[in-house]
Amino acid sequence: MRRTEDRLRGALLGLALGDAVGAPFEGWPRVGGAEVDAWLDDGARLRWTDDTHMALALAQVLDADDGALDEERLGDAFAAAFAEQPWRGYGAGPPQVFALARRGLTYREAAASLFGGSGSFGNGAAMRVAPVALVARSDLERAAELAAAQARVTHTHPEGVEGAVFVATAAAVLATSDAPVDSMPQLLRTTTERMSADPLRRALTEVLAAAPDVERLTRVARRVGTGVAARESVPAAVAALLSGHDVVSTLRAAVVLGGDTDTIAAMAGTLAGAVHGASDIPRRLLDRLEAAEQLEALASALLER
Ligand code: AR6
Ligand code: MG
Repeated sequence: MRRTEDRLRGALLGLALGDAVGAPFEGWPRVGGAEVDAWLDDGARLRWTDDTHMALALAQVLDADDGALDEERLGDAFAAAFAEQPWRGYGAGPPQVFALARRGLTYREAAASLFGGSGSFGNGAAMRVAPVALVARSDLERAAELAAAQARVTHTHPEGVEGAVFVATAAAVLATSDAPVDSMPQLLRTTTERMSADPLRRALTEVLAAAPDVERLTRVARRVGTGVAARESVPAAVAALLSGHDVVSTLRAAVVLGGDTDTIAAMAGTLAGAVHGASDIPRRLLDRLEAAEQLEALASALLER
């Protein structure tokens, strides 16, 4: 039980750490391993972006709502966080949702109206979803429902929603499984089979088939892409997870892929944290991480539910 708690805590801390480790490289087409290593060894403060900012709002609402989820309250919390710190690097979609909601639409209606009425397929709902794994734990149905509900506040496209459902259920499965680490692809295959949004499901299946060959994983991730679409960046995060042997090497594998580095590393960190646990994250990195104490306190609060 203790071990599971450490791993769920690891999912939340891994999200924030990955976000902050990847942030300086966002948008680079490729990143050299030596550059990531230099940043990991640097003493500078590790500042996170919108990924963690939204995850904190989600965690606070889940805590206040006793683990349930009121979509309007969550939308208001996201909007308030954005109004306070709009410089965190938000995608274009969420601020439009917040503006439409101020004019009287529900968040879900506002989110559904975006991008010509198709809704966002961005990774914004998947990047922030770790707190759901902490409250739902081994109840995968609940994890999937909460992940989808929190997604639809800003992302209603099936790929935007399923990216979040995948990351939340995968984190919950990984954190609660007693299976050895080399059976991760098998565990994640079961999680992938719950998906129906096809480009996403197909890319995840391809990544899982490439494990444990790291070169092949990298090749598949580069072919699928490393952009802000959930169908690219969620599989990329899984490729990084399956390329790493601990939290730090997973984040390194995520960042060297380039592209949406902060968010790929945030999701890879969520999953690697769920496998290796908070205790696997070096103290020297946690000491550099912005608001690490607040994150640890929120993880404790969610785990007490
Ligand atoms: N049709 C066309 N383009 C789309 C669509 C669509 N249906 N959906 C998304 N895009 P957004 P996020 C494109 O704005 O998911 C931050 O840097 C479009 O270009 O909903 O919260 C974070 O750190 C849109 O602006 O935001 C993450 O890296 C973009 O995808 C990322 O942005 C992102 O979707 C999260 O962004
Ligand atoms: Mg970001």
